[in-house]
Amino acid sequence: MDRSAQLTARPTERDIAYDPPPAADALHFRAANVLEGNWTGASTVPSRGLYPHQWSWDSAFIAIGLRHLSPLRAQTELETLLDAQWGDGRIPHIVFNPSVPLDAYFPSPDFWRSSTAGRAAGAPRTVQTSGIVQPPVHALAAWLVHRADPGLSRARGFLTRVYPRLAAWHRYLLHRRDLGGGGLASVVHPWEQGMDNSPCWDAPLSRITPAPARSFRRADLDHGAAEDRPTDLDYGRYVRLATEYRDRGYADGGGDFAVEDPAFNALLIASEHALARIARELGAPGTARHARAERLTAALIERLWDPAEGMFFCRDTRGGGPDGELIPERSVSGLLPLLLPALPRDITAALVRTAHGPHFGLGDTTRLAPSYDLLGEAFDPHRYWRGPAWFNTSWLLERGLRTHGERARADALRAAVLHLAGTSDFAEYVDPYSGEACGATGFSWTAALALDLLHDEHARDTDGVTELAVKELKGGDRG
Ligand code: 9WN
Repeated sequence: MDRSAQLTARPTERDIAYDPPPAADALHFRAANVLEGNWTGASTVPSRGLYPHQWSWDSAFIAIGLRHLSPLRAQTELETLLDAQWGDGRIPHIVFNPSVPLDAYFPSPDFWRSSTAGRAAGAPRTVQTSGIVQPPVHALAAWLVHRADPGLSRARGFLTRVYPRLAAWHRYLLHRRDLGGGGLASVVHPWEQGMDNSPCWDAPLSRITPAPARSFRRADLDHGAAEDRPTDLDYGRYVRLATEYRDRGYADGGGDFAVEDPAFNALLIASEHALARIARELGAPGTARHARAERLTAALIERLWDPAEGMFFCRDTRGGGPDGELIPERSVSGLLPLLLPALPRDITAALVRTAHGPHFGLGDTTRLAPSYDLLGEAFDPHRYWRGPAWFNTSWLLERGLRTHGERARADALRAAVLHLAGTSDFAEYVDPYSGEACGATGFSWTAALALDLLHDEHARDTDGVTELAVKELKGGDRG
């Protein structure tokens, strides 16, 4: 088959191996139980043992699933997070629960010292948070939560309250975090991108002098096997970066680590489209936001797309020449812009081909999308973000495949997510080949996103924000 035929060929139902469908009622019940067990009264912890506080992008994914159980709880989840927003617009990556002992998670509130070190950046006084951020899934989540029960949402003024906060969040990312000067947002710490230990960070992190191992105590090793977690050397670098950011009063622009990441920016673009929908729902025009999302999409392609490799790459803005350099590591992050409706057809076709080719093996050697290149030197099927498969990235890919009409492939991925969520007891992540459970079990976003795929099957084709944005971009629904 020639290359162009390969790019456009779509598998038929018969070509795709399906995982057996789980019993929907049983899976719903078990997923709901996980979320119930991890609910603290105002938000949900990712995992009772390993992650006993509220995490930013976890809460957005959790709200997307919770909306099928209780739209009110889903709204509360997002509003609790937004209550901890800083004056400069940033949404912190952790909101600490004061009743959890300090040594239960590291770095703890006494490391971040948000209310003092973050004062100039407008950190809240009454709640302790971290000072870094995580991917902006929140506006997308808020729109989907609203759609689950528009009557309740309107009666409670949910969108009216969250819209200005979400707009300030995006303003922060677009203005304070355009550290590469090309219009995209940069992350200043691997934890900000959410795929903490990805080989993408190895080159930029190698310039950072690790903090001495004896200067901190890792709490994660109380819960996870050391060979699956980041090394002490990498942890030392995480700690050094966070310490220096804190000691600069969390001011942006002065650090040695600033990376433009494809998934982080694709989620920002998807969330800009969602904010446009929210604006329209509130009676304001959404046109400017859609236009901004289109400009961001153009910048994403210009700065991070590699046509020869058929995927997006991270840009290390502090490495190489004056404009930085692309980091030649294939991460699942580089496939996630598939989520975007307005990507040119040749790019979406190449992304689908790469996801299903030898580097990621979807529909062939792997069950869910591995976090990193199966053929990469650093690949390890069990080590944190260096190969295992997480459920949120497969959920995003499923959405992207569906957005671009790859229905059979999306159906296969959906079936695999549902099957493995159940058999792994809602694991934090799985071996991409065998589906064996790794990390924590009873992990909240695994349960939430399984619930979403269970309940949103038909709505995904007609009601998703990205699909609506396609119509709007084509002029059918001008905001
Ligand atoms: C640091 C909570 C978070 C996720 C991240 C995941 C992991 C924390 C850690 O857990 O990160 O934020 O201690 O390793 O990498 O994506 O949000 O579930």
